[in-house]
This record gives sequence, C-alpha cells and structure tokens, in this order.
Amino acid sequence: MSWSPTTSHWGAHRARAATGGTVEVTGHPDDPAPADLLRNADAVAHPTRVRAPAVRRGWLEGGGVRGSDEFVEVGWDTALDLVAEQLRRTPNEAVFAGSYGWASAGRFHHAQSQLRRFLNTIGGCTTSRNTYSTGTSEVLLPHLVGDADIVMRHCDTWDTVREHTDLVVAFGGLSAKNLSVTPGGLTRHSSAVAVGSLTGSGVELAVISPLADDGPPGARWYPVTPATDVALMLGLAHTLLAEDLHDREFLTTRCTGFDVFAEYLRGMRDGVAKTADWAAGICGLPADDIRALARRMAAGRTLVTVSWSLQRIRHGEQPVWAGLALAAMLGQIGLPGGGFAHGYGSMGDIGEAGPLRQLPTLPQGRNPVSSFIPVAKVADMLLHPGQEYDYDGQRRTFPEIRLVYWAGGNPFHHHQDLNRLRRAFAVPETIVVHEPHWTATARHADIVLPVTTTLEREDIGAGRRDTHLTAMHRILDPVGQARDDHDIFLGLAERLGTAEEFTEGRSKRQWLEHLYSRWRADLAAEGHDLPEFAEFWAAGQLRMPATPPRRPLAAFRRGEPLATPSGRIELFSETIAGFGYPDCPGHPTWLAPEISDRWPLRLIAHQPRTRLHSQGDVGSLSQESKVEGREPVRINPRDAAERGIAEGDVVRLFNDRGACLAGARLCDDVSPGVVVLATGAWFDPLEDPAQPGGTLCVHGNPNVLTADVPTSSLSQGCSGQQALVQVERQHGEAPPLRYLAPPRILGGDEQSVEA
Ligand SMILES: Nc1nc2c(c(=O)[nH]1)N[C@H]1C(S)=C(S)[C@@H](COP(=O)(O)OP(=O)(O)OC[C@H]3O[C@@H](n4cnc5c(=O)[nH]c(N)nc54)[C@H](O)[C@@H]3O)O[C@H]1N2
Ligand SMILES: Nc1nc2c(c(=O)[nH]1)N[C@H]1C(S)=C(S)[C@@H](COP(=O)(O)OP(=O)(O)OC[C@H]3O[C@@H](n4cnc5c(=O)[nH]c(N)nc54)[C@H](O)[C@@H]3O)O[C@H]1N2
Ligand SMILES: [Mo]
Repeated sequence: MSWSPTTSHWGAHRARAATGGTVEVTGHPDDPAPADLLRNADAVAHPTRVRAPAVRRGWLEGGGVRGSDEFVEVGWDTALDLVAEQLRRTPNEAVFAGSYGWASAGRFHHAQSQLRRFLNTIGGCTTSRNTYSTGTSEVLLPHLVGDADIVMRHCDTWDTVREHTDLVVAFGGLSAKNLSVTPGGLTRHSSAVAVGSLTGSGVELAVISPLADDGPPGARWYPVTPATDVALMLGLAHTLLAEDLHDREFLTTRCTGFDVFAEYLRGMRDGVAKTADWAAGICGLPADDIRALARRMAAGRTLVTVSWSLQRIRHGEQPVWAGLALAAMLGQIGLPGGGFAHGYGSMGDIGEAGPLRQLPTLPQGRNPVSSFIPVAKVADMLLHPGQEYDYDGQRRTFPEIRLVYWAGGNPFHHHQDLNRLRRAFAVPETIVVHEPHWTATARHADIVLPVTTTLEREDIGAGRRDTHLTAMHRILDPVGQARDDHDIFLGLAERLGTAEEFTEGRSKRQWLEHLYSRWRADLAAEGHDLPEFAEFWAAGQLRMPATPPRRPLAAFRRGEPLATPSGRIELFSETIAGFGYPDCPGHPTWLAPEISDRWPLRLIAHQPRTRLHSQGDVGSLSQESKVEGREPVRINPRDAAERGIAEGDVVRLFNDRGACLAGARLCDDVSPGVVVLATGAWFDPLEDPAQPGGTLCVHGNPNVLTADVPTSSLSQGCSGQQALVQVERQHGEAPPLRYLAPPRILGGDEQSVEA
C-alpha cells in the first residue's frame, strides 16, 4: 500500500496501514530531523483504545467512586441520549468546558473548537483562559511589553542568531527533546539542527540549568540550583551596574522604572545588595563565574533567553521579568541576535523561519456565558464554588459547576496534586469525556465516548511557522465504534435541535473545502495564487507563501511605542505594584522558594523526551524507555548512593501530597539534590496504606507530587514544573501496573452494536 500524507504535533509525515490495525510511519522527505516520537504511532491499535461508548456503573445506579468504578458499554443512541439529557437539565454556566488540552493536529477536528462550537449553539458554557504552557507569562508580559507575542513569537530566526550573536545565555537551556513539537506540527524541523550546530558555528552558549543535557554539546554548563535563577539574574545585573557596564541611554529612553530596580539591586531599602557574592550563596555558582559571565555579556552581542519552564514554578513571573531587566541593561533589545526572548528551546517553532500566518480555522461562534477561570484553577473551582480569588487585578468568584465536559485534554496528566484533583472530580453531578484511550481522565468520567484519532479521519493541518499545509488523508478505519468528535456533537445537536446551526448544512468534507477556500480567498487578497481544494488534496500538501518578516522590537527601538502604560518596557510596573500582591511585587524581586528538611530533593517534572505529554505513552518509543515497566527517574549517583539505590531499582518518590513508583536511572547530567521525572506516565493509582486518603501511582506520574498552588495572585498560572520530595528504594515486590489494560467493562458485546 502506498504512503499517505498526514501531520501531527511532532511533525508532518507519511503513514500507511499495516497488519493488526496498526500503522507504519516514515518522516516527511523534506524534514532534516524527523521526530523520534513518530515511533509511538503504534499506540493507535493498543488495547487501551476505548471500543464503545461506556457509562460508569455507579453513575447509572447512583453510587460508586469515580476513578475506581467499572463501566457498562451502551450503544451510541443510549449514550447520546444520556449526554443530551444532562445538557438539557444543566444551566449553561454550570457546564464547565474549559477542556484544556492538546488533542491532535488538524484544523477542523480540533476537539476543543468542536466542543465550544457545539456548546455555543445551546447557550454556551463556563470556559478557561490561558495555558499550562505559559499561563504566567501570558498575564505578566502585557504589563511589561504590551504584547506577549513580541518576545514569544516574533523572535529572531536561528540564522539571524548564527550570524549576529556572540553569546546566547539560555536560562532553562535549549532542550533538544522539546524541539520536535509545535502545536499543529512542522514539516521541516530546522530548529533541532540549528541548536545542535550553534556552538560549531562560533556562537558561545551558556546553558543555565540543573541538567547538563538541556544544552547541545559544546555549550558551557552552569549547573544552577533549581528555582534560583532570579538570584543569579540579579547578581549578573548588579555586576553590570557596579561595573558601569549597563546602557544608561537605553534604560532612560526605552524603559521605565530602572531607578526603582537599581535601588533594589543596591539594597537601598532591604539592606541587601544583590551582588554576585550574594547570588552565589543562593544559586550555587561561584561568584567569579557570575561576574565573568556578566562582563562577557556586556562585551558583545548577547541574547538572553528564558525557557517557559522557568515561569511554571511558584513566583514564575520573576525569572521572566528579571531576564527582561537583565537584557534591558545590556541595551540590545531590538538589535538582530540580541536582547530578550522567551521560549527558544521550549517549542520547535521558535527560531524557525517559516511564515507566521493565520491558518484555516473552525469558527466557534459566540459564547453567551461570560464565566471563566484561569486554566489551572480547575480543582479550586470544583472544590470551592462561590469562593473569591485574585487574578490580574480582578477579584473573581468561582462558579458552581454541575457538569464537566472534556474533549481533547487529559487533566489527570496535566494538573497538579492528582489526589486533590480526584477529590475535585468527585464533586460534579456528571463528567463527560471524549477519548481515544482509557486514560486516567476517561477512567474518572461518567460517560466516556470513543473518538477517532487523526489517522482515522480526514483533515487539513499545519503549525505556526510551518512551511507547508498538509492534506491529512484518512489512513485507518475507525477503531471499534469510535466516532469523530464532530459526529458526536452532531448527534447531540440533533437531539437538542441545533444541528443546522452546528453544521451550517455542510458535511465534514464540505467543511474542509470551506475552511480551505476561505483561507485561500484571504491569501488571494494578499496576491497569492493557491490551488483549488481538489488539487491541494490530491497533491497532499502545498507550500505556504512567505510572510514579510516582522520585528516589533526593532520598530520599538526606532521609536515606536509599546502598548504599555508608559509606551516603554516596564522594569517597574505601577499597575502591578498597585495590585498589592505580596507574591508579585512591582519589579523583579527575589522571592525565596520553599525548602524543607523532610523533602530534601527538588523534583523536576519537565516535558518528556519519549512522547507528547501523556500522548503515546503506550507506544513503542515510550514503552521502551520504562524501567521494570515504571517511568524512569534520573538521579545523581551521589544521591542514589546515600539512599542505597542502584541503577534499575524500583524507587518510591513521596511527599505530603502523595507518592509514586519509578525506575532509577543514575545519571551525572543531573545535579546533586535534583531528581528528574518527566510528565506523562499514565496515572495508575492504588490506594496507599502508607498515605491514608491518598493514592500511590504505581507507574510514575509526577503530578501526584506537585502542589496545586498558583504561580502568584497576578496570573494564577500552573506551577507544576517542580516539587520537593524524598526518594527511597521500594521494598518488597512492586504492585502490578494496570494502566495498560482497559478498566473492567460490563455488558460488552451484547449491548453494543457494531458500527
Ligand atoms: N508537573 C507538570 N505538569 C505539567 C507540565 C509540567 O511542566 N509539569 N506541563 C504542562 C503543559 S506545558 C501542558 S501543555 C499540559 C499538557 O496537557 P494535555 O494537553 O492535557 O496533555 P495530552 O497528553 O496532550 O492530552 C491530550 C489528550 O487528548 C486525547 N486526544 C488526542 N486526539 C484527540 C481527539 O482528536 N479528540 C479527543 N477528544 N481527544 C483526543 C489524547 O488521547 C490525550 O489524552 O501539561 C501540563 N502539565
Ligand atoms: N518531546 C516533547 N517536547 C515538548 C513537549 C512534550 O510533551 N514532549 N511539550 C511541549 C509543550 S506543550 C511545551 S509548553 C513546551 C515546554 O517547554 P519548557 O517548559 O521549556 O520545557 P521543559 O522540558 O518542561 O523544561 C525545560 C528545561 O527547564 C529546566 N528547568 C526546570 N526548572 C528549572 C530552573 O529552576 N532553573 C533552570 N535554569 N532550569 C530549569 C529543566 O531542566 C528542563 O529540562 O515543550 C514542548 N515540547
Ligand atoms: Mo504546554
């Protein structure tokens, strides 16, 4: 059989059906660095696929416990009748459909857009704002630079960096594992190649991270103590100030509030000068190295970049703000290859040269309900309806939620303190989940509707800065009775009398043609002549026309004001200071992280190398990385020896909130005092006798350990990147894994009619 074009968040590729219902995949012929993640494609036929609509038995019978109940398979008509009835009886504001998550690539079958479009036809729902990725920066940066995109999306290309930059100072590193991923996917992964060859092209690279492998070979590693980057940045800034290496002209004409920040650096009010020696005592790097780095930064063209991970911890505003202030002192913001950026090494599209343009998009309609939460407040909302909280200068109140609807995300992957999330998920009357797989979220739902994956349907797809638009051909038949999210919502809309509004009379194929044709017309208005849909579909892809490069910071440097109150970069923000939040003052500030004698190790729960979040965890690449079936945890040999832990041992990570098992990998790339357990191992909870009321995740999901606390009252962002833990060898036999098989399902074949 021949290869068909498709795309994924980890890149465009080719696929074809293989025996056993699975697929074969191969990289796109133009891709210089196809993603390893392609190897997880065989997850599509895994036994964890949801085969038929299923309803939690306890929900039908008025009892049971979400997350440990069995399910009853029902036919599609019954399932859709049940969901429609619940939607009919629930007030719209009491329906929470924030439904955060990455789902699959593809512009039409984007699960969250389909969900919101459908719910908007029946009166709307409570939603969520911002992301787990950059929820803190999305709120902070508009106060500092007017538009977050100018430091997160309009960054210099890697070619510009290679040509102009002498030194890249990368707080959080430039992690190769992250570069294969971009929402919607890329056809050519040039960033992966560019980062790998940076130092070879004469660019100096300072990787500031607790992990050596956050940078490519040739980089200089600065093993900073986690959560202390702000102290380091202040120590660098103080050195620039003390040695008169700062750009006064830029600071007075292009920034506001440097005087306040400089007073803080000198310790005029708190009596603590933020010298390199002061910083060294906190961040673990020698003071001489800090001073030398500051001088080096001032001696040439320097790019300061802060990875997104740094704002995904408590007080996550501070490293972003302090990094911006440091770059402002160098006075190179807006010069090619210099200044400040946020997210190189976090996502594959940052630094790519492809066009940044609007892609074909499914219109979602208008949500008549104005109620929303910042995305990471989901457990707080469910547990504390009516409670007030702060958010970006507003005082808001949690709505009372009776029905939770999730399509395209996995909160039992992405949220913190999963034992608390279990308590929160016990609250609503009904939880509906659309899922291809029996994820932990599906297992905590009442009504689980099986959906297709991209391979089982037709779509069009591309990512930000992608070079091509891909015609995503259908490669497999739907697994079991799986339906497209769109068809499920159509079934509901028919029952609720809004089918015409939902579909506008178009079939799925007509929607693809419609979205494409509208997009084509927009491009025609710009003078680009693109083929008709049929021609595009047959070709399998088209090259996207280039966009004129936009360098908003260069324009700012030339005198164009920013959309901030002062029109300048705000190193002190009167607005933020005016909110009076103790956990986010008016200028970059060192706010010491929590430490604890009981929990002496700092866990880094970063993005996984072997999958996208939880997606593909049952695929080959991810499965091959497991140790005794458990997720690998990396630990420095010194910390392992102190605990009698050997390579390959099953270990237990624990703190006040919960515990999980993992498989030990001893590794010198990890600083002493740090352990690394990537996110995304499917939550596999077992009642834990040692932790009354809590559970032990026998597989290795770090979110049983992370705290459900916001970054600050300003942004209420996700702080899940780190947690304080202890680690010990697991004594006795480790409990069996259960996540690789579906939950207990009753009724099965008699009740469900093959589609
Ligand atoms: N501790 C800690 N936690 C974190 C982070 C961290 O750094 N540390 N990072 C956070 C970040 S940055 C993010 S973005 C989040 C990611 O969190 P999520 O985006 O929720 O994670 P995914 O595993 O991608 O979940 C997507 C789900 O959608 C399902 N799916 C795929 N295609 C379809 C479809 O077509 N339709 C439907 N209905 N479902 C589909 C998949 O099976 C999967 O279960 O995690 C966050 N969580
Ligand atoms: N393979 C793969 N790639 C991905 C994803 C995935 O799931 N899999 N997810 C994508 C998504 S949704 C997002 S939002 C981005 C996220 O991009 P990031 O948030 O930047 O990625 P992480 O891997 O979580 O963190 C990057 C590195 O930051 C370092 N770090 C952690 N804490 C500290 C600290 O206190 N100080 C310093 N200096 N460094 C620290 C860690 O060592 C870690 O390896 O990644 C994207 N890329
Ligand atoms: Mo993310």
